[in-house]
Amino acid sequence: MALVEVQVPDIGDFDEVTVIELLVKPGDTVKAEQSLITVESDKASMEIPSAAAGVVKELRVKLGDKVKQGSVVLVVEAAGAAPAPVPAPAAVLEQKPAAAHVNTAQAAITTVATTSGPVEVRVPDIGDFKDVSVIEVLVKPGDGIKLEQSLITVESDKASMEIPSGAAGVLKELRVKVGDVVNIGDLLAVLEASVVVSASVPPPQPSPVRGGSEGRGAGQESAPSVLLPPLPGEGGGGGSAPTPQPAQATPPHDPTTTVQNLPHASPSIRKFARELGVPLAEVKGTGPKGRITEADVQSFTQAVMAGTLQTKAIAAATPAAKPGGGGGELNLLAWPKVDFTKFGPVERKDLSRIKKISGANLHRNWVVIPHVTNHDDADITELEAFRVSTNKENEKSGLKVTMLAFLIKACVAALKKFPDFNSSLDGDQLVLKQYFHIGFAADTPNGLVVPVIKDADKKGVLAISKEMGELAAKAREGKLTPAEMSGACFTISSLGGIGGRYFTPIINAPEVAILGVCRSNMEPVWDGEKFVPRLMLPLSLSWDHRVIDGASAARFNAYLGQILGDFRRVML
Ligand code: CAO
Repeated sequence: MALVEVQVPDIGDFDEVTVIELLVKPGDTVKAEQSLITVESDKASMEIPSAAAGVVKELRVKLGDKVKQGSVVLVVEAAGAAPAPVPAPAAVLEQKPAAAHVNTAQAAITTVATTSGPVEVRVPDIGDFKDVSVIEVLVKPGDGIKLEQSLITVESDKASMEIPSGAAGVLKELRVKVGDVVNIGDLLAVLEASVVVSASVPPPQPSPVRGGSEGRGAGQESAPSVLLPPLPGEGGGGGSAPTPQPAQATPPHDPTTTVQNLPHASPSIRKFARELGVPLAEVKGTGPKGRITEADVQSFTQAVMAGTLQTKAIAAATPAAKPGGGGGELNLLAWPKVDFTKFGPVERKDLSRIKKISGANLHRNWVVIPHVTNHDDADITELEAFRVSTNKENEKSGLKVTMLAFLIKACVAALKKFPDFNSSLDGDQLVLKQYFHIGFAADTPNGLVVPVIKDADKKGVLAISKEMGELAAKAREGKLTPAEMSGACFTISSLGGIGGRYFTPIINAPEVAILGVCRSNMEPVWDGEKFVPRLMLPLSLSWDHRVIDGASAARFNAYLGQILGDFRRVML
């Protein structure tokens, strides 16, 4: 099987574009024409398709890289014969003033205009696009329409474009609706015209990039026509009619929504959102420049399904709870909107990506899970002495054992004794895990992450310490892989290195409990005859009251305390 380098195809006048999304990874099987990466210039974003089918052997680009025509994106072990012709990528313009991207030579608006009276606005020549779906209607009868104002958005499977008006006037009649399929020449609307528009603009010449085989030089591969932002000086006709403008498509929305407020996402994400019925305008984008990613659409859907989020449509259909009424609705006040500059100088800072993602997860977990937290203390006087002496013995190796490694081992023992703590809720069923993967919260410059020590029951304290050090270092450098952060059964959040007494950690769903640990203190403890100085470790165990009850939680903490008090119990 041959190794094939897949390159960035002809992407028009885009000199250098930034890679903003990687859509495949090594080991993936890709089909010809499958999108591999998304790139973005200041004007547009586009997905770069594969010219070959096969298994991805090597990715040659990473997020943030600049690429241009000919840059190698990846290497595939080709499945079959020669690489397929390279389809030109689909582009989506960002929300910029339309005029900035309009190549007036690109298309002809077919209108029949008079100085006054009704004017028919029809679908102009939109290249090779046939049977495109109307996915948005941007205006409504009665609206004053400016020349070149976008009337509708249409979409093929690869790109979307706005269809502008060829005349100015008042919209009398709309002849299309969302879901209609349109073609060149179809009647879109009737205006009461106030401006004359030429009806004789010549049709556009296909461009090498977006056209079919016409117009291509000898030896150039033909490519299916897709929409790209217009190339300066390209095309033939001249004429003054506005050009269909590749644009961002959204699910059907309120026609009063301004085009400038449409969300920022690639065509495939828009399609994905539409299939799920997700209103993109309500999804917060966590990608570069606020771009909406597939994960954002998934999180939105999960939050709606979990009942922690309502779409505006659902909220509008849900009657508000009345005081004293029996409804379970939260019926919260709107978040206070304060102009802080009235009170003093302020600085605005974007939340980090990690904070945005973890914030949404923590919020869901806090709202959905009925949390209870039990606080207790463990006597770790002997264990700390053992830890200090172990570190002295291992000084030369450079490996330092912290209390957290012992806690991981102790928690495994407690999870074995109380299996309900090592479970997840799945509807009316409890999934009891027979493996022991322990997550630990790690503080990083960009926010909180939770690396996972897999199979902690099979590892010794030294091995756990070593692995924890490596994972914590990777976490701080932002290099943890998703696999290193998934699969935890139970999480420990240790603030022991920082301070504090007790806190109420939030359960890391779908886990059912989390242990919070604070700084140990030397305290006077009554031994039955006198007070003796003992090193006490504050423990805070939060648990899901749907799965665990208070007595079990108290027993879990007490057992944990016994183990930490006499670590030999771990072996029992
Ligand atoms: N009591 C007293 N001292 C403690 C302690 C405890 N419970 N736990 C750790 N320490 C000490 C360590 O022994 C070490 O002391 P020396 O430097 O003198 O040896 C020092 O505190 C620093 O330890 P550490 O924090 O580097 O190591 P760790 O294994 O305890 O923790 C890690 C590693 C990655 C969990 C930690 O660095 C971290 O990120 N903690 C923050 C977790 C967090 O943010 N939780 C909140 C989640 S909810 O928002």
